[in-house]
Amino acid sequence: MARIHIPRIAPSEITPESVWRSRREWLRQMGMGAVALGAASVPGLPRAATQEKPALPATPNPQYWLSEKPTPETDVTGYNNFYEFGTGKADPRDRSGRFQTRPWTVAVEGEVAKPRSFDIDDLLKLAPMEERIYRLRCVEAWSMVIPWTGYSLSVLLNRVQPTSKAKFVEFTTATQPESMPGLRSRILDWPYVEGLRIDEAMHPLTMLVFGVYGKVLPNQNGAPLRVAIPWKYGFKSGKSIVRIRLLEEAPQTSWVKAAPNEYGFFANVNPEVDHPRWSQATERRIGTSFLAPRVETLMFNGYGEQVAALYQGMDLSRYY
Ligand SMILES: Nc1nc2c(c(=O)[nH]1)N[C@H]1C(S)=C(S)[C@@H](COP(=O)(O)O)O[C@H]1N2
Ligand SMILES: [Mo]
Repeated sequence: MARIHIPRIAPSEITPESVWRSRREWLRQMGMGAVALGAASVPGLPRAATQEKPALPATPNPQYWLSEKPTPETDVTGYNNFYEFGTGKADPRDRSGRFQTRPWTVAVEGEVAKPRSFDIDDLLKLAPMEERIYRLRCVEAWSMVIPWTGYSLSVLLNRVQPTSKAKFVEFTTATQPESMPGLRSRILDWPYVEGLRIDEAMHPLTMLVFGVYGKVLPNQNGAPLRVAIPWKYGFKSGKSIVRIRLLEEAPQTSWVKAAPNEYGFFANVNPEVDHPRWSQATERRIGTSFLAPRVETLMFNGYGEQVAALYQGMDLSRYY
């Protein structure tokens, strides 16, 4: 079922990656990157949209790779959900230019032996940076294929030594009223809070993300750090995280609070369990032609081989 290529990776399967990367390098060398097409030469274009982020070097991890072609970078950074900046898909790109990502600390606390605060620049050095290509399936039935840069969240959690009472992990994300116009809307109860069961959080697929497309995360994608949990609907992957709390009880999460009949705590991608207002059986791949056929949604977003065991014996239509 999974179309993920595990260790025995053939050089030919890496080709798509080298193709898009070399094209990017080529564009950069030719001076045709976003910097060359910057705000000065395109009057009226918002600053954030054209800002080229610094490179974030990483080693490709063949264990977490897809042969599918990544979604074009302009879509990955231009078609986003980040309601703190507005509900339009271009709002996060167009309205996040004033968001402050330094100084930035992440408090890791709760049911841990060694609670502490991490500076973002220390988190960048905590483990070797890996590049992984993950599918992202939004609950709104669109999807992308994204090359993220980061490392497994378990690296960070192990540093603080979870106690035996740590059964859940809560992620609290930033609120900057001066730079987040969306906070004025009551669509969610801010801050945006998400959560995982501890075994989900410790799973090696669960990634702490600092970059995308080989560069530091742009604000609209959750700078300076977010999580990526590829077998769950996108809303589980909180952006711009400021606190990680280990808990004995399940945390109250923003979308479950807003509409518990529509959004569950687990939110595992499941083509057989529809959202009350639409089917989850298929998805639209962003960045492909509108004439392109819809893609069939895969159980656990195609990551079943790695994660199905976490849910053995659970009724997934009840625990949606
Ligand atoms: N803080 C915060 N995190 C968030 C959201 C949000 O509105 N606020 N949206 C979520 C949703 S619904 C999705 S699909 C993904 C989108 O991530 P991307 O824009 O980087 O593709 O981010 C998730 N993380
Ligand atoms: Mo989403």
